[in-house]
Amino acid sequence: MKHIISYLLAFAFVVSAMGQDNPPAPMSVVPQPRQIEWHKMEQYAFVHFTINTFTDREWGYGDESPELFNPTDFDADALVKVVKDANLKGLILTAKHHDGFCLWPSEYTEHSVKNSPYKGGQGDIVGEVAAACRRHGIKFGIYLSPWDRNHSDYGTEAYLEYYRNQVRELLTNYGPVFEMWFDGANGGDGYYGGANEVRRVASGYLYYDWPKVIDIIRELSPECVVWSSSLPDARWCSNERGVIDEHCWAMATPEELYRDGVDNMPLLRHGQEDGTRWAPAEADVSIRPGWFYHASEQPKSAEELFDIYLTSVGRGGTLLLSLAPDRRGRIPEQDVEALMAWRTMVDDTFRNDLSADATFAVSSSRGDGYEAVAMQGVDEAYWATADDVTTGDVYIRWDAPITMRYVVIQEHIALGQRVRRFAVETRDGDEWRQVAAGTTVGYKRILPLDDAVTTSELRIRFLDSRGPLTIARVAVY
Ligand code: FUL
Repeated sequence: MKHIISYLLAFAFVVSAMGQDNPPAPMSVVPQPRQIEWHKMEQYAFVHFTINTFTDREWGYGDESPELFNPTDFDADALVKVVKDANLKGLILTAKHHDGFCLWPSEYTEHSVKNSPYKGGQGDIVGEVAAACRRHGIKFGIYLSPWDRNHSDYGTEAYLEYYRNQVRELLTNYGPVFEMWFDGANGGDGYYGGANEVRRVASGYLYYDWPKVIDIIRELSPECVVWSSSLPDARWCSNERGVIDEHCWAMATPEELYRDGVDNMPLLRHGQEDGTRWAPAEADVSIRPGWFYHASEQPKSAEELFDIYLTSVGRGGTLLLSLAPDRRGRIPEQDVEALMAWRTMVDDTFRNDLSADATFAVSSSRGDGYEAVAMQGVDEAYWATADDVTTGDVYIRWDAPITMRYVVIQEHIALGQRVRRFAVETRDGDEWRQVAAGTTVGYKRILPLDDAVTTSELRIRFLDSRGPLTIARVAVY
């Protein structure tokens, strides 16, 4: 028996010396399955709609009469169809914004659609949108403002109970949801049931007692990604322009991100290579200057939206693009036009992967199943280097020269984010010429080249990595 064991061990040693066919060990921080699904969505809609739409404001004070909420032509299917046609994969609705008005007939307040003229008080915007999302295969998400300028108990323990009851009510009646969005805005003054005063919570981070809210979410909607200032599954990218930094880790340490309730902007922007939690950046941005509809404002152009796509989806995070229904409850026609033109631009640009008919080679690979070919769009496969190899080159060769504008690189993030530095080069006779370079990659990195480049050979150099390389995909457009 002893002999057999030593024989088997010796055999295993020879095989491993030839190549490793086991996957590389995961990094210490990796995404949860719900976060991997979220990354794959890449882009989804925000919908800002409430009493502000009818008062022409961005932040309601909290004393607005529910009578003001009166969309004349709201149609949840039409709204979701716009989202779907724009190739947005989900929709997060402002169930309650800072003014406290609830778009569903909550049993915990009278300040809701049930006291509005909409459908004679029988309407339920949250319910109608959630149902339309399910009908059209769009994932549904909820924004529920923690700050509530209407509620008389805001700032006390009683309000927290109200808030948690609403989270439970929403998830029970309209879940499961793919994301819950807990806005960090806490402005101070408000109506507060008639008190008309300034109420500051010492530290939003501590007051709301997020772990208790998150427990409710885990219980009722385990697949939900939580966007919040505490224990985030996804974090703010530090601006509302749709720009994730070029240097961006998906990892972050929550206690340092929001220290004492204050946003740590550099950490939100860059994440932390040694962060303790997978908390990738999400870029929230509105198609218009404001979040809510204002007749005086115009939507961004398709070109502006395309740039936003490159700086969000193209930088390892997701794009949360906000739409603003007008007083009819419809997405304004010019916004729909911009969205569809944007979708066409993205589709046209990234339709034909020029690397599909190229030959891939790598400087070294881990072994069977982790070869160069794994990067050519093979589902779930990835190129990996041996345990002690943290650099490597990918060569892409064409029979005839191609002209390219974009290089796309993806890491196999299930095993963690690793790449620290890379460069893209083209062959120029006997020389290699650098055409792009970067630091982090993450789920997906799109590198726009300054000018279109014509070449028949490309080299992507991974110059530094936190562990063996695990590259899921390289594509060229
Ligand atoms: C901010 C809010 O104050 C804005 O009104 C908007 O909802 C935006 C998405 O988040 O913090």
